[in-house]
Amino acid sequence: MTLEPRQFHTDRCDAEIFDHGAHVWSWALDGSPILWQSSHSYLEAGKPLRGGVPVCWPWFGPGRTGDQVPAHGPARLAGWRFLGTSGGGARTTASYELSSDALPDALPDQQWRLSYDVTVGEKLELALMVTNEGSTPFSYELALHTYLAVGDSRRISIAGLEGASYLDKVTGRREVQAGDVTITAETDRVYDRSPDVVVTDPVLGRSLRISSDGAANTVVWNPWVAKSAAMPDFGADEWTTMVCIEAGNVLGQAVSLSPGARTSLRYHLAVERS
Ligand code: TA6
Repeated sequence: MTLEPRQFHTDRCDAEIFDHGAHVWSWALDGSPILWQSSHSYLEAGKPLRGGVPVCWPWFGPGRTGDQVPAHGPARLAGWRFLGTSGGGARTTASYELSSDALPDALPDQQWRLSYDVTVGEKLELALMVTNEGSTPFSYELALHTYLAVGDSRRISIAGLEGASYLDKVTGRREVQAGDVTITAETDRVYDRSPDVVVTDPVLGRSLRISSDGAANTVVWNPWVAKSAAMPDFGADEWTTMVCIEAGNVLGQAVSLSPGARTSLRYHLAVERS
């Protein structure tokens, strides 16, 4: 069964969100797509969507143990409950929730609730709150794995991470960022810095500003040639049209949540003309 997204419109933007994974699929401002989607993406229940903003929870990638499946956790494959919208005119907020009642195996023997507000307008503003509704503490990783549309990934520059230490997942080594980030090969880096970056895109003639509250990490990912060719849901030549700039708390920055506590992660994406 092919999934169908909900459509949202304001005076300047159009957006689509799947209840599947509470997955923000598209966001276009003044008719220009800002988020990227693969034309090869699965669009069916039980499978991950390739593009937009996957919600990675309660683990990132294969998790801290390195063997957890599905990749990036079960929340992005779950049917979230759509709670409705608020606002209107210049900005609209769509609200979703997912709880341990619906996904008991995500964190066995724990009670939790994810509350997710997606606000679309002249900015894209995501707010994900995690609440521990149980009587025992638990820890989790979380990332908003945003795929951005760019004119040519080989010609963009990403400012705002200079001097930050990072794990290079391609080489397995820890490095320190010198100057702007550019994409010259497969790039898969977890920075120990909250996102406050500007992606300058000379081909599309725009800059994208990404900021966050509550994230200890920025993840930058472009699969380049070989990794793209190896993914069935990723077109072999699509890597030149995207870059992921993700906000999260992953690896050593995983979050521990006491009973009754809650934490939130906010992700803001704004378009600036260059
Ligand atoms: O965020 C970067 C990353 O962890 C890469 O290592 C790569 O696996 C990417 O996510 C895509 O993950 P996915 O499970 O959506 O194919």
